[in-house]
Parts: sequence; structure tokens; C-alpha cells
Amino acid sequence: MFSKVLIANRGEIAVRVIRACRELAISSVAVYSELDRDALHVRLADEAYALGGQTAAESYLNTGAILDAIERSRAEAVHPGYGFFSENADFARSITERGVTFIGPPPEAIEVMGDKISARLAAERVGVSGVPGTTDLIEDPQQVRDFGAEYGYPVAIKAAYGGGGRGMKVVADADSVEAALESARREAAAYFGRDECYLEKYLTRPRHVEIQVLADTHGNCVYVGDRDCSAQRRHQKLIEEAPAPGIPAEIRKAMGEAAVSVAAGCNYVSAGTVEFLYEADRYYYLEMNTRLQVEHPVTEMVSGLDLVEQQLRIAAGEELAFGQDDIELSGHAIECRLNAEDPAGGRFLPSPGKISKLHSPGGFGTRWDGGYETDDEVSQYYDNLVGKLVVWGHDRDAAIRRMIRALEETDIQGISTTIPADLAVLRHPDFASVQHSTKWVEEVLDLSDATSEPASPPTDEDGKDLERRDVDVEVNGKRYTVSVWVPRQVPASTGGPTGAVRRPRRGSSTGTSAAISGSGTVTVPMQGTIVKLLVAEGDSVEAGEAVCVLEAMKMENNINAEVAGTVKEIKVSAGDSVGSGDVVCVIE
Ligand code: MV4
Repeated sequence: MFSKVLIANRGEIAVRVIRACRELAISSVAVYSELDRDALHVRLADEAYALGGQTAAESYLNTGAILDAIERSRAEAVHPGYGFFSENADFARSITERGVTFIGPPPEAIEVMGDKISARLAAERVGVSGVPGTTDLIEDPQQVRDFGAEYGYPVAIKAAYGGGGRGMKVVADADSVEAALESARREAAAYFGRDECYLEKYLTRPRHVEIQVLADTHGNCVYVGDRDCSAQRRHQKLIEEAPAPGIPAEIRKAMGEAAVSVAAGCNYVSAGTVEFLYEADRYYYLEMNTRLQVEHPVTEMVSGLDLVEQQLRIAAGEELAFGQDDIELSGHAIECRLNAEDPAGGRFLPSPGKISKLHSPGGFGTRWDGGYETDDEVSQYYDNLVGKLVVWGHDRDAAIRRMIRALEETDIQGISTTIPADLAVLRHPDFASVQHSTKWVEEVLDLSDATSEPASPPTDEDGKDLERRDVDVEVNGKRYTVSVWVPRQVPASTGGPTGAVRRPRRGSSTGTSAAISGSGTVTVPMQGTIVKLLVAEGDSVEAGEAVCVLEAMKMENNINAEVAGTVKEIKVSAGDSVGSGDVVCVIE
């Protein structure tokens, strides 16, 4: 086994890996950006090295800086976590060339699965089929119309080098083909640097079911059950569970065996996930994720296996200590992702900032995988996952009840979180009866009452920040909790790491000002990038007409004019990075 491992990541997954290392007596090495100098993963690791920089590109994606940290720390292996370098074959090769082990699959497997067409072909070769579609690149919009005429609409246009929902466009009819293809290509080029697209029949109400696999370097490969991740919005998962409920045992077994065939077929090693869409008692291979996933804990809770420990053992060359028949699943596990976002009636607005209080729940069957503690800051520059709440119950109903209890016990202040949305899902009869699909949160769930504490603290009449204090009082022998708003406590020492990096506060992210006031000043509701301007100065626009396309939260969003009029002034151009409240244009 390794004696020292570097974790090329941050947040809860870095913490998760550090914990596994400690249990195996492996020394852990953290790396950190300027903003993360004092972050939880840095505090918990045995050693930590600065990468410099603030944005992900300057820090956790800076190959040179990470290679330096590897060399200085003399780490023998690197765990990439998820995101960042986890599915980057070049990074895996560049550390392997230096004699350092990549805790993950071989670069060749990453490459096969990174290209969605070759991933489809790899599955077809071992007899596992995907949704009806083509493995040819789209050269001409006419191909899409021909496919639609033959298989019927809707049709999905997908980025060949895409993933996570980016670059996928659904085409409702022949008239929408050209615009959808253009948008798919633009998204694909912006994200993946390549705009090749292919076609599939679009399934309208599928569930997202995925299979966890483990493969060692001795040719053994097993599946560790399935997970359902259908409760998601805009390709961001909200809630995951294991096992996938309501699927006949023989279908689950067939999917597990199909997943092992796909993994073995590409000489896979380490933990991986094979994704399927499941609709009307049929399953269709979608893609394979060649990394440890965010939702891996639900599989751990029902299998008793520590997947990070298994990754470390596999990377060290050990043989799996169990076979398929030794894997027994028991009970039901649910995970809720707690993101620093205000559900805001379904808009899910980012809510970065300082966490003034973080109390995680405890109790039987309750696990908290967090990346932050009280007084830590959630930066706008990184993924805003604060932590994951995971529960186990003897069956699904017990797990749902336990999760509701645990969420109600969680107390996070200073930032908004997705807890109200999680509760809305868990309390819904459609979720209880497994009537939901991947479109359900967006199309059926009513989130109009789901909102969380404001991102910006309330202020008094002088504009000073106030914070909520809950005070316990006793009235006639009965205990009450009374909330009072008092001036925010300013720490005695100024400056220091946290003080130095605190960003200036922009307008409240909860008040989509233009949307509420119907003003002529069109602003963006969240941080993102302007992809395209749809109007020019002097153009007349209708109320509700889109003025620009904003890429935010991994999706293209239209930003609409609230009032009709003439575009007087445009304040942004394509390619600009914008923040919540920034003005796009003024309409008079
Ligand atoms: C689909 C689909 C329906 N039909 N493909 C979205 C992310 C990307 N990995 C594949 N995705 C989908 N592909 C066909 N032919 C529906 C989705 C999809 C989805 C898939 C998994 C989890 C959540 C999803 C949410 C919306 C759409």
C-alpha cells in the first residue's frame, strides 16, 4: 500500500479521500488555491502545498503547479476526486510518466469513454445497446430531419465530446432542427473545444439508473449494485438513492452484468459508473463515467464497501478480496446534495458567501460528508456543494423518513442551501411512489414555496449587516425560541486569509431585480458568461423577448427583456464574464 497520497481536489471529496487515507495509515497531501488556504481539506490533511491562483484554471487545473506539489511532497500516488483532472487522460499520463500512480482508470479507458460516439461503439461491441440512434457525426441538418421522419420526434442532438448534459439539445420538430443544431454546436465548442454532434431518439420520461463497478488489475470486475439519480434539475442531481427502486430483480441483474461487460470491454480498472436510461421496463446504455462519483456514498451504505479504500487498494495492485457473489446489498440509502444555492422557486440561484453557522445532523444511520465548517467561505469560483447528507434505512420509506428528520435537524446559516428543495422532493407522493423521472423536478414539482435564508444578511437602517440570533426563553414554564436580529459581530482581527479573500458583495442574488420590477434595465440573475447577444443598440424589443444568451450553471439561459421598448445601451459583449445583478442593456 502507498505511504503517501496527494489529493488533487478540494471540498468534500478531498475530505472524503483524506479520511480514507487516514484509516489506512496513508499520509495525505492536500493542495490549495489562494482562496482555500484555510479550507477544511487543508486543515485535515497531513501536509498541504499552495497552488496559487483563485479560479479553478489557475489552481486545481494547473498541471505545472500540481506536478510541483507531487514532486515536493514525494507523494507516490494521486487521487483526483471527481471533476478537475479526474477524467483527463493527459494528466493521468503526465503523472504516470513521472513514476506516480494515478488512482483511477488507465488513460486509454478514459479516452474511449470521453468520446461519446466511441463509448457507444465500445458498448455495442460487447452487445450492450444504447437508445436508438446513430454513431455518425451530423454533417447536415437534413440528416436530423431524416432521422426524425424515420424514428419520430423528439430527437436528441448530443455533443460527441460532451457530458453532464452540456451540448445536448432536444428537437421537437423538423422546423427546430437548424436552431437546435447551431446551439448544440456552440455549447459543445465552448465547453469541449470541439463541435461534433450525433443523434439519438429522445426518451421523454426516463429514469436515470447507474451501476457502480469495481475492476482490479488482475482481470476481476464486479458490479456493486445500482443507484437512481432521477431527482435532478438542469443536469444537477439533487437526490440519489440505492438501490434503484421499483425495478425487477432480473432487470437489475442484467444491467449489472451489462455494466461489467462494458467495463471489462475497455480494460477498465478502478471504480467506475455505467449510466443507463430506464423507461417502460427497458434499459438503454448511456455512457460510462470513469471516476468516483459524487453519489458513491449511497452504494457504500447499502454494500458496506468503502469505495475509496477499494480504489486505493486497486491502484496499489491488490486483487479484489471478494467476488460478485460475495456482494450483498442491504436496506436503502438516500443522499441529498446540499448546495449553496437558493432554490428560489425553482431558479436555483448560486449563494456563495461565509457560512456563519453549520450544524450537521447525527443519529442512527446518518452520515455527513462535508467540505466546510462554521465560518468557512463558499467561493463563487468553485462548485458550490457544501456537503452531502446520506442516510440508511431498513427500507426506502424508513430512509425517506430519516432523511427528512436529518434535514430538519441541519442548521446552515449565512448562505442559502438546497434543503427546501430536497424536502419538497422527499415529501412528495410522486417520489414516495417512484412516479418521478429525470424531468419531474423541472416539470412537475412545485417549488414556488421553496426558498432559503437570503444570501445577503439583512441590514439595519444604517446599512449595517444584521445577523439572526435564536434565543431560548421560558414563558410560564414552557420553552420558546425567539429570533432577534442583532448587528453582525466583526472579528477583532482584520485581514488574515479569510479577510483577504472576501469578495465585495454584489446586489442580492435573490432579487432578480428586472424580473420583479419590470424595469428597462435588464440584469443577469446569476454569475455566468455571455454566450451571444441577440439584440443591437437601436433594436426594438417586445416584453419577454430574449436579449442575450447567458451560460450559467452548465446551461444556456435566455435573458429576457421585461418591458417593450428600444435598446438604448448594451453594456456587455459575447464572451464577458458577468455576476449577479450586472446590467446587460437598458431599454427605453
Ligand atoms: C438522453 C435523454 C433522453 N433520451 N438521451 C442528459 C445528460 C447526458 N449524460 C445524457 N442525458 C440525457 N440523454 C436520450 N436519447 C435524457 C437525458 C437526460 C438526463 C439523463 C440522465 C440524468 C438526467 C437527465 C436529465 C435530463 C435529460
